[in-house]
Amino acid sequence: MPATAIIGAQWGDEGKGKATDLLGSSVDYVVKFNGGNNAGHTVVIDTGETQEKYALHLLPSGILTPGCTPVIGNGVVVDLAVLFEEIDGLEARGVDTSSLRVSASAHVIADYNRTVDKVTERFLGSRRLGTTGRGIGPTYADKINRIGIRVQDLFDEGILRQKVEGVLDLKAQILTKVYNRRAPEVEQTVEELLAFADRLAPMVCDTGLLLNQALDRGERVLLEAGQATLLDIDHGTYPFVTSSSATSGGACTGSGIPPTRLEQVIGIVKAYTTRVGEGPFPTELFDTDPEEKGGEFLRTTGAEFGVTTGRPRRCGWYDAVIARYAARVNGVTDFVLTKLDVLTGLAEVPVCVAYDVDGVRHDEMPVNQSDFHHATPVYEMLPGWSEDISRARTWDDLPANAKSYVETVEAMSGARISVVGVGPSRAASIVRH
Ligand code: 2SA
Ligand code: GDP
Ligand code: MG
Repeated sequence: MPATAIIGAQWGDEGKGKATDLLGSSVDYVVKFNGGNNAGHTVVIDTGETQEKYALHLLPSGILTPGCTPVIGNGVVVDLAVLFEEIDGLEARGVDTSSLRVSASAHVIADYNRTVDKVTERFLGSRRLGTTGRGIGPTYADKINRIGIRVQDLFDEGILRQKVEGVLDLKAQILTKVYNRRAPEVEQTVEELLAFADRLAPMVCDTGLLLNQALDRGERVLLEAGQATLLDIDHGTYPFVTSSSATSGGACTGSGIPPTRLEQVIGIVKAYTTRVGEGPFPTELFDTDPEEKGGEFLRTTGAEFGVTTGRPRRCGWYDAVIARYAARVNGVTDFVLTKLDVLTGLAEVPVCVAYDVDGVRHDEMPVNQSDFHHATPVYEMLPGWSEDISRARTWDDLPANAKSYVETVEAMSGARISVVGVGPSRAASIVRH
């Protein structure tokens, strides 16, 4: 049985958590393969009488599906305090987390990584990236610099102390000389990390082996991305990106599942676009009044606020250039178009079909960042609809203009749209293929 990847096709928060949860009941493993607790996935479970809302950061969304084994892969950076806080929070709400597996090769976010993240942003001032401040970038930098601390190091105190001494030798220079901060103590860091070892031990294994053996047995594995294509360290809007591989290639390196076993790549794309943090965003809208039916309307109607930091998300119209790019980079086989319901009530809906860069039309993403910074959208206006679509459950429940919006963006976006989201809950989904 092959594996499936779910990836974000824009700048994140497309609704990957909901899509993963939707597929969760038909898969045996859900794997987080990149990022850490910078991610924020909201999953709404309709119990019939109530709507239970869960905000997940570090745990894969499959943790909410009984019978599905959640896995934190080798490509993830793990803040152990957050991991156990999140586990305790879910257990208190009756969610069984006992099947969670954590890769022995995942890297650990140490306290000094969080400090470096926050002080770097302060230091950069107007050139800051708008990170989540969770220590993600510095932890991946340590990994690439080959001075990172991995989960497996927690089970050999001698090795752990050696590694912490090595990394702090270097960090002390940076923290004290560059940032004028007190250098962290070796013993304090070692103790902080060791404090989690006993509780972590039963969850730790070779997750690459576990997942490949599961695939050999014919079981289904779903790889769930954090962040998104345009935040990917290689394919995103560098330097305004996160520090991990959020695309389908990253699903393989971050899990140990080879590309030949990946059969389906599901791109999650919102019916409009959002971004948090700094960086270029051609279709961004700057109005402040929801009555103008622009950015503020999308923000308030779509509840566009960060799940992790609470930051208001920047909002703009659908960008088909970006969707086509994401389809190409990831090999998207199917798109899930989310939040179509948010567009209800607009007389016309603009869709960006190309960019104008200094008088030249671009149908593809410009490879030079400075061109992308200058890109202004070329819009096509599509007719809107006023009917409430939040209770639509089949394609034919949608009004004609909503159907034609989906079909038109599908034709521009490089892959078929197999599912349409019309509300936050699992049930509010229209399956087309
Ligand atoms: P970092 O902290 O180093 O990963 O930040 C680098 C950039 O990546 C962006 N980023 C995100 N963008 C959208 N959603 C994310 N997760 C949270 C959510 C965000 C939140 O689901 O709402 O709560 O603010 C996420 N994580 C990282 C970040 O904004 C920087 O542009
Ligand atoms: P993720 O990071 O990609 O998992 O997305 P987030 O959870 O950060 O943000 C997506 C938000 O949209 C969440 O609050 C979801 O509950 C919500 N959502 C997902 N799909 C839909 C949809 O089709 N319609 C509406 N109105 N909300 C949705
Ligand atoms: Mg999110």
